[in-house]
Amino acid sequence: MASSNSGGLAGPVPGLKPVRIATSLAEFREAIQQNTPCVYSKEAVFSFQKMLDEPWLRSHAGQSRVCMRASPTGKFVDPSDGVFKIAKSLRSKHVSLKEFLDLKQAGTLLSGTDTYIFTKNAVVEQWSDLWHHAKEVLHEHGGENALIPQSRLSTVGFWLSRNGIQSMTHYDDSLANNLNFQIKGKKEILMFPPQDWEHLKTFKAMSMHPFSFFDDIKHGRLKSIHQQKCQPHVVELKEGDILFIPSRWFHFVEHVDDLNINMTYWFKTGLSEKEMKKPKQSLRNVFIPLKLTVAFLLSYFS
Ligand SMILES: O=C(O)CCC(=O)C(=O)O
Repeated sequence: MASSNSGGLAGPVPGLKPVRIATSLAEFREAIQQNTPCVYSKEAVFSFQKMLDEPWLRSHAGQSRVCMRASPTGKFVDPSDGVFKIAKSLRSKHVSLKEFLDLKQAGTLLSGTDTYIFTKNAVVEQWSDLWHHAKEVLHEHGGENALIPQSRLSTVGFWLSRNGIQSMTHYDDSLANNLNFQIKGKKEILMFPPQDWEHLKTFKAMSMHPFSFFDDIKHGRLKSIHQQKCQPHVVELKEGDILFIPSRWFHFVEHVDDLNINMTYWFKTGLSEKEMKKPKQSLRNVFIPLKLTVAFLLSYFS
């Protein structure tokens, strides 16, 4: 069951608004329609929420090729880290899914396009067994509980990670809505509305603030004017929960369990690009993007 208090926090934190918890699927649907963050935290609705676990992945997709990343600090990627540390966490290695699961190493993660199961209007062959269940979320394939029409679907992907990971604060650059199923494990998520861009040192779709900026917010240490002015929402996402992250909302994600399995459905808002205002760029500190670019190149060549 989702809770608005992040792990280790004893009670409500000043300045942190809990993400609304829907008490029914109808209320959750309404929040999606209204473009407001919301978490549905009741019994599992779709078959994959119960079925998808480590044994299932081993037996149905163990030989699938995936792209693994390992970070010395668990951070992906903290703009305040040194260039070599960032390069290390950006480095990736191709392994089989079984090899990743066997490794059982904290701070490791599968993400990115190798774990997309549906993209560019087509099912990805190596994940077709998983798609068979994942498609239940679509009106055309599921029952009365289905949540998205297929015509609005952009991409479905899954995330697999070990404990101790923190993901950079960003909004989804595709400008899609995000329906996020926590299948196994737990994630703590801070979310910021698009208009907070000016307090988040936004470059492209990312925040250039160090991770400590967000850690401070999470613990009520609002030291800077920017921390005081933004409007963070918080949710602790537990097994079985479904989170709606509206288009252009920034999110800072921390993975806090031995094994985290998460499925994400990105789907179009129904608005044209003209109607959707992209958060603007803050051009403060252009050296940080430069450092990230160098780190990215280094990760390729090292
Ligand atoms: O789980 C994470 O670390 C990041 C998730 C995310 O960025 C997304 O679903 O768009």
